[in-house]
Amino acid sequence: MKIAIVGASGAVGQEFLKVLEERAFPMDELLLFGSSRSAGTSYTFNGKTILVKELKHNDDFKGVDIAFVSAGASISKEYADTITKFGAVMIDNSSAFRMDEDVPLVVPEVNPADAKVRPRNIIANPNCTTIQLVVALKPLNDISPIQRVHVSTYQAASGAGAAAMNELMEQYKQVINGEPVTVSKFAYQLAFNMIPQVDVFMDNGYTKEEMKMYNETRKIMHTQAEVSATCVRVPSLRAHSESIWIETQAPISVENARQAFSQAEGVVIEDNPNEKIYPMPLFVSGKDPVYVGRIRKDLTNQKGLTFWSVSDQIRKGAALNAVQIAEYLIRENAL
Ligand code: 11C
Repeated sequence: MKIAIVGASGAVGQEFLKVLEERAFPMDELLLFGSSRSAGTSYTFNGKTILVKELKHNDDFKGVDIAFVSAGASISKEYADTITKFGAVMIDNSSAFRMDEDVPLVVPEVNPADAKVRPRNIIANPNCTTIQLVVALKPLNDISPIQRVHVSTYQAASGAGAAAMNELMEQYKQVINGEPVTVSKFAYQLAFNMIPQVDVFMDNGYTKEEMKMYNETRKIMHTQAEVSATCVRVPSLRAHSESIWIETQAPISVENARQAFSQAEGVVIEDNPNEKIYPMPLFVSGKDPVYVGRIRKDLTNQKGLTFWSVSDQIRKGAALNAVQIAEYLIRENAL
């Protein structure tokens, strides 16, 4: 098995190295690719040093079985043919192909079999906020179909990459030291602030991030449920949080929701208000599951249920989900 990571030096690329090593992903060879800037950088994987090669339109992907790609949508679009032309399965972390009809959009806990039907040999990894949302929605939807979702996100700096995380830390130092604050990765200073904008605004007044949550959730869950999102960037470093409200066809009790969450793949309940137990991004960073807590009935609608969810955006929201797709394909002999 020959594996490639494209975008190896980025926050998600680095997480791929960790996740593949931790999970002892079966492989004989790992190739790392990056921009001309990161070409020549070396990383250690399973005790071996691997040099990053520059991504080019050549035959470097000959013999590659799976390519994990996380270098932004324009690179994914430009290099998809180069990556897949010798038969590699491209698991793409960008938004480039997610809504294309001939590209499956997959979260293994929800719609794994979709990964088997991939006419272009591309499988898209959803947006991080969508992944953690659908992992939590799936067990409830199995009890009674979800008709409506309202979600507000509290997205960490990590969603905008490693440089944005550094910028947030620098901003905190700068504010405390009374220095001018550097703002480059976000529209405004994020330290000591919240920004109700993630990605660009669309004509309907929603941001692209909010519309990703609407469209991707429906595609992954094979549902026509209505999804209304408000996405907010908050000054936490890593792990996104979501306040989720759902309306189901039939009412779901808190007890039934807990039962479903406790049996659901990839979900961990942290919910004991009396002991101040609920998931928080500081403690979820670096962990695999989607955590849920604050599970309660909506006070205004008996078919409504509301809860809180936190998940590490770089792990389950990106690298881990992609690796789990690959593991599924290997398990199912569907490469
Ligand atoms: C963020 N969710 O937190 C974004 C990052 O479509 O893969 C991921 C963007 C995407 O800023």
